[in-house]
Amino acid sequence: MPNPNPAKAIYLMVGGFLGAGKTTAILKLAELLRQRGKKVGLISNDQSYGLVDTKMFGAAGFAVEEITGGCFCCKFNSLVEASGKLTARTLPDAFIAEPVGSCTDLKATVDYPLRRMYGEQYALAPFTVLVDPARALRVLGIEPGKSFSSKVLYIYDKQLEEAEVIAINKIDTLAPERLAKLRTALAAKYPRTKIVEISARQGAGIEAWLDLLLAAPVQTAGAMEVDYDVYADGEALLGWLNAAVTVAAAAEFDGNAWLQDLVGRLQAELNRLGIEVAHLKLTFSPDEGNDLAVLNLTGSDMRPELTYQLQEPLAAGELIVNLRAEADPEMLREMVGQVVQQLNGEAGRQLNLKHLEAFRPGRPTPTHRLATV
Ligand SMILES: Nc1nc2c(ncn2[C@@H]2O[C@H](COP(=O)(O)OP(=O)(O)OP(=O)(O)O)[C@@H](O)[C@H]2O)c(=O)[nH]1
Ligand SMILES: [Mg+2]
Repeated sequence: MPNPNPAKAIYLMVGGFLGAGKTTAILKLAELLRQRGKKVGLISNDQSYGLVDTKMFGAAGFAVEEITGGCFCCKFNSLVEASGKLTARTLPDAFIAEPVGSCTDLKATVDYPLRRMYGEQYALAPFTVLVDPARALRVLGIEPGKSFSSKVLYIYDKQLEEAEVIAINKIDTLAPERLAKLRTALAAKYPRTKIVEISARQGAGIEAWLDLLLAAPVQTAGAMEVDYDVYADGEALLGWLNAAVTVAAAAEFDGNAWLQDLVGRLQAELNRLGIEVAHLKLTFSPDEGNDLAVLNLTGSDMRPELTYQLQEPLAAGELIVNLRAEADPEMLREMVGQVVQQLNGEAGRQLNLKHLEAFRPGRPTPTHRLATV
């Protein structure tokens, strides 16, 4: 692997808007690195705890650290600490960090500070921003469909502006003409940025993308302009909800079907209330063993996808709900609370809401902000 300084661990950050496929793509990168004989440490990040992403990273057998309660830029020291913990645990050859999907300005607030202060330990790869093509085609005005309000779209645009590599993900879902249209529009809008095309789900393009990240020189001067008032307003328009629910039944039942029924009810409510979903993700896992179901919805009018299925029926388990949508968090709280209540008692299943929180992310206040290394 062409790591310019083999003494240093490679540090990769893979950003992109909520639901773009960061977790899926990071797992593919990590698997590829593992195949190449490298040890990998993963870092997940969210505004709150009880994270589906951490569960997914751990389930794939990677060492993982989770940073909660704020994004990397505002929790820079926690990021450094997490990297240190992973080093102590497994001495990774490569770190891959997933920033929060509503976060931007990561070059100036995370990448440059890491290079300046920890450049001896880590070799930072170019910063990739992933794009969900269906979402991007709408945001760029190429296709009609529901989208977000302008301050949320400001964040979306800033994320792409600072990318050194834009990875158009989910190409398995796209006819060649739509992909060409999107690629042309992105190249016109961000002419200096490298664009790659991948399917994180199927693995297409992952190897070429990784090789590009390991070989490409990085831009290390200049921070983009960011209006932190608009950025903060945009983030605050997004409601976040995390819930954990225990489920116990007298007899075993089909957890996959149950989860699909649950997401159907949530989606119907979201559409009735006119709420645009950025990403709704659910996991359902039995109390015993490693079995896991994961269900995703990346837009209110999209189709929910059961991306991992439980292999066996179960009688007791835990449901985790992570919902990010453009909505008043209290509305989300009420909606999820009601659906859980509806399901409680059905077919002898007892649901117990262990944890429920809903909030708007606070104003981003980066620990550091540098214009250059
Ligand atoms: N068809 C297809 N689906 C994909 C691909 N990559 C990711 N997805 C799906 O997109 C959804 C969101 O993927 P995640 O990896 O959780 O996205 P994320 O960017 O980490 O989401 P957040 O952490 O919530 O911001 C899931 O249903 C994935 O299975 C892909 O290449 N093709
Ligand atoms: Mg994720």
